[in-house]
Amino acid sequence: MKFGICYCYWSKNWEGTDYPQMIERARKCGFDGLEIFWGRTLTMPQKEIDEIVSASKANDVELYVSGGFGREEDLSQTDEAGRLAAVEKSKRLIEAWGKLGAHNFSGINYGAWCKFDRPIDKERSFEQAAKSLKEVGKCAADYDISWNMEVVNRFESYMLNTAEEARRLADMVDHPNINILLDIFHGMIEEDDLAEAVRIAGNKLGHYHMGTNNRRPPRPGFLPWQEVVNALKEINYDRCISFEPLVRTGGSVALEGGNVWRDMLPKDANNAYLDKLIIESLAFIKGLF
Ligand SMILES: [Mn+2]
Repeated sequence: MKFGICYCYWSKNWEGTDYPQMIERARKCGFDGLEIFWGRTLTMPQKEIDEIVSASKANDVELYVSGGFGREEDLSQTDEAGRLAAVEKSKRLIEAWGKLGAHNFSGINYGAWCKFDRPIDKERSFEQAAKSLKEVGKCAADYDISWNMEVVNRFESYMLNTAEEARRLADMVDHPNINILLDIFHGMIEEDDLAEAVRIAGNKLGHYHMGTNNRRPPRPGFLPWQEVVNALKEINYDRCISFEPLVRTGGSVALEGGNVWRDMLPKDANNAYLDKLIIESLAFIKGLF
């Protein structure tokens, strides 16, 4: 099992230009992967790409890419020209991640994040997304990338709110590189049984996000951590558990999607505090295996 940490734990913003340093920091905190937002990956200068690749190798840290697509990238759109353009952009993104050495892309990558254009014709959205993802899957296979569709809560998408819905879309696509991302925070809102959600995703589970009910780093509380870990073991899940705490106010994480409206950290929280907190969190989850 690999353990990853999202860049936005250490930054107020979804994206930055200090990924090589954060790769090193991830390793120092005991993580095997750093998860970065997809936005800039298409336009990164070669020098930055080279530095990220060499930092990944030097620290034995995998790079994961994630995030939500907008209307332009929406693979479920009904406008055929727009849909084909979105498929083409997806292919260019996959090529960019190939250069970065990333093999895992997760998020709202089947529709558009926080856009609710066609909720009354969900079936049509599923059909369009499946058609697009069959094509995207071929390209993902060429670059050995697992394209993981994130199951999110009702306030972020109308398409995939439960593992069952994701499994249905994954089965419609039926491609080994098109998989599922479950996130315990979203699941806590939508699922009846978080362990059962893991079992439903089963062999299609390509990534797993962890955070508490209020998106802090995993820690003991009322989420059924042990049940979830037991289910992950039961399905022989051996990919990545990535921690996705959203605890920073004042930047794009808070203001553009994360909705962090109050201080989630002590006023005097510094880098050492953040590292200590996440190291303890990792030890807590590892202790359940
Ligand atoms: Mn997530």
